This record gives sequence, C-alpha cells and structure tokens, in this order.
Amino acid sequence: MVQAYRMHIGGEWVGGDGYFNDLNPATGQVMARFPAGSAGDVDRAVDAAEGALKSWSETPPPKRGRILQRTADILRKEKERLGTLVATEMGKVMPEALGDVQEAIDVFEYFAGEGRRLFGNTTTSELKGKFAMTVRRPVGVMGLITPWNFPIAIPAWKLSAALVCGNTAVFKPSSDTPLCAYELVRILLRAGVPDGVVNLVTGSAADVGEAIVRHRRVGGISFTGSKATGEWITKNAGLKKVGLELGGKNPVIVMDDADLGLAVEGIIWGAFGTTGQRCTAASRVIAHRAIRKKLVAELVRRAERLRLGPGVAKTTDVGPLINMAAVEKTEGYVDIGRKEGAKLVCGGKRPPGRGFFYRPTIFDDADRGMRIAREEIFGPVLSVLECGGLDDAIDIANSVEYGLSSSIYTRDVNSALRAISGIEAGITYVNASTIGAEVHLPFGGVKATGHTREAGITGIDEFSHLKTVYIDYSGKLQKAQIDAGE
Ligand code: UN1
Repeated sequence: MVQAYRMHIGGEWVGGDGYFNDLNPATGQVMARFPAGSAGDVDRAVDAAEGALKSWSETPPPKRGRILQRTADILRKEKERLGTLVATEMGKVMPEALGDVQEAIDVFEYFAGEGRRLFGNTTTSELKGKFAMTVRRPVGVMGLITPWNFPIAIPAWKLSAALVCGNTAVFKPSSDTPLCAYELVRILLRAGVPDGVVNLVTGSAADVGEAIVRHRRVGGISFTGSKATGEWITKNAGLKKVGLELGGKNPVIVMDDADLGLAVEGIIWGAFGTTGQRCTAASRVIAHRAIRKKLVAELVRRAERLRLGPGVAKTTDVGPLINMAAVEKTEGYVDIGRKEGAKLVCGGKRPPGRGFFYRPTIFDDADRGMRIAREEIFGPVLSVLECGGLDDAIDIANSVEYGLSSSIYTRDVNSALRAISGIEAGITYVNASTIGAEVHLPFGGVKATGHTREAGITGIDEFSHLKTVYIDYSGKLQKAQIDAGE
C-alpha cells in the first residue's frame, strides 16, 4: 500500500478531495500520494498565515532565529535519512543529495544568525534635532513556490529568509518532490514554528500555484522555476512583491592557456552533475579554437564512462531525469540539435530499461544561433561552440537571453578580470565550474533569469521591506527642503 500524505494548514494535517502520485524517477513506481489541493485550500492557508502574522512578526527576531537554528540542528541529525529521501524522490546521486540537505543546514544557520542583525541604517538629517533611520519590516503572507531539483535546499533558502524576517508562508512545493517538502515542514514544526506560520499546500500549478499568485491577501511571491512560469507570474501577481529565479544557459569559456585537465573535470561536473538539472548547469562550452578538438575528445572520453543508475546506488555517477516529460524534452532537443547541424559526439539516446534515464550527451560544432545553444534544456546535454579569442567568447556568452552563472578557465589574470567585467551574469566563476554556489553569497541572475538575489545578506531584501523612520526631537515644526534649503 502506498501511503497517502496530508497538507498542513493552520496547524492541522488535512487531506484533499483528490490525490496525485509521487513517482520514484529511477523506477517510475509510485512512492507516495499527496492531496491535489484546491483554491479553497489556498484560501484557508492564507487565512491561517494571516492569522499567525501579528504574533510571529512581533516575536523578537533572535527568538525566530533560535527556531531556525533548531531546524538546522534537526536537519543535521537527520541528514542521512533526508539525503536518502532526496536521492530516491528526486533522483540525484547520494553525495549530491547529502549536499542538498547540507545546503539547507547552511542556510538555516546563516539566517538564524540574521535574527541578531536584520540591520537597517542610521543616517544624518538635513535638519537640527532630527534623527533618521531605516528598519526592516516583513512583507506579510509570502507565497513560496519551489522546484524539484533542490527539493530541500531551495525551500530552505526561501523559508529561512522569510521566517527570520517575520513573514508567514503558504508553501507550494513541486508535485515531483512533495515528500521532501512534507519532511521539511515537519522538521520546522518540531523546531518550534507556531501553527499557521508555515502552511503546506500540495497540488498543481493550475489549481494551487495560480490561486497563490492571484490571492489578494498574499503580499509577496518567491518563485524558482521556468521562464514561462516566471513571465506568467509577473503578469498575474498584481502589485505583489515578486522574487524570480528563472534558469540559465550557463557558459564555460575555456581559453587556450587553461589547465585543460581542470576544465574537463569542471565541465563534466557542471554539465552532468544533477543530470544537468540545475539552473546553474554548464550547458555551453565556449572553447578557444586552439584547444577545442583536444578538449572535446577528452570530454567525450569522460562522459562515456559515466555510469547511469538510481541516485541511491553507490556505483551511480548520473541519476535519472525527474519524469517522463523531462526525458521527452531532452529527446526533443537532441533531435533539434541534429537537425540544426550540430555534431552529436556522445550520448544522444536513452538506455534500455525502466526509469527516466538519458545518456550524457555532447554536441560539438554548435553555433550561437542554434536552439540547443540558446534554450534551457534542463537535462544532460552540453553544446560546444568555438571562439577565436576572449572578446569573441564573451560575445557568444552574452548572446543568450539568460544570465545566471558563468565560468572561465584561464591562467591569465587579465583574461579572468575581463571576463568578470564582460559577462552578463549574476555569478562568474574563475577556474571552477558554473555550479556550487555557497549560501552566504547572493544568488541570482540578470536578463531573463530574473533579478532577485536569494541567500546571502541580500536574501532578506526579497522577504522584507525597509521602513524609513524620521524622529524630530526639536519640538517645533521643521520643513525639509524649505527650512534646510540654500
Ligand atoms: C538551482 O539550480 O536552482 O549553485 C540552484 C548551485 C547550487 C544551487 C543551484 N548551490 O549549483
């Protein structure tokens, strides 16, 4: 019997009118059933979150921080169990699944400390006897809509920052990984998050996601996912505060003076780690003409050796894709790449057997005009493009609509600095791959990736607003600009 789980609304565990299946992507088998929530469930969750807002936002931030610290402590104790769940439900390999949980531990610890900061500024006034400062206030009820590729870490980025700032939340996880979300919410409750502060509503984007985005009493939305959904949210969220993180087409530039061994390792890790299912995945290599052939030969040699299998198996290098639709999307792009005239040099097929697997795939001779070199595939497909020099490489890097992560391999400090200033992206790595952002630095992009910066000190900007405060202790009416003007 497959267990049916519940949503968490206003401190109660509640079922749904219907249920959907949660699949193990390595086998295609049903591992759990979750309520297909409705607009009515969202309404009840918003009521609960609104009801809990006053008391939670008035709870001293260091006390909120202590609850986040306890959350981190429980996550740490349960890291192995949760890692196994991530590897099973989402499919990434065990070391990465443990990394997913570790990223959650890190961010809860980081924002626990923020409970004793949440700094505003004090500044001068143009008038005598007047004091000026800013303080942080919560946004209110936040709608958190999260993807499946970091099923613990990304919800943790959002929940930790939202909660320390004093917001309450309606949390809709991806329907591909509701069990990870359920476990995370249970841990938050055990750590002492009061009833109504975090409400878990599972279900489809059409029913639950849309109701959250349109809800009049939701103050802000924080979304990580596709560009199409991000655009839809922008059009339909009204005047809410909206945070978006929408994917990438992240380039790795490899110059002729690079340490090629290091570049190969980084590209393989960046392109095929998490089966290419990261917003930060390395999906384009822009290789200097002098080293391209050698680099591609080595990439192919390494990619062909990668062993596919379930995330939980020790021998697996590359886990499954998340679902059948992802396999079909990847297949579709491989067909497009072939038709566009890129040269398939590795992979390009599904292995036999069950589960949602696809072989690591490399296209050589790709061109910046091709769809495989411009569109986010979110699968194990890497396109190699040739450049004649650094300016050309930066030009190619910037020729896509996205701008999340980027990387350059070079031994020349001038080239590195020119890339840092020239590449249009939220993140640039030097002599390291495009993945592996740390939680205490801002994470986000430019252009079609969205402009939000999550995690790090800027993470709280998404979940708070600054109130400006003037205190006039002069005892008389003072007029800014007028009494102070010269
Ligand atoms: C994502 O793919 O949406 O930098 C997040 C990284 C991870 C986070 C990725 N720390 O690859």
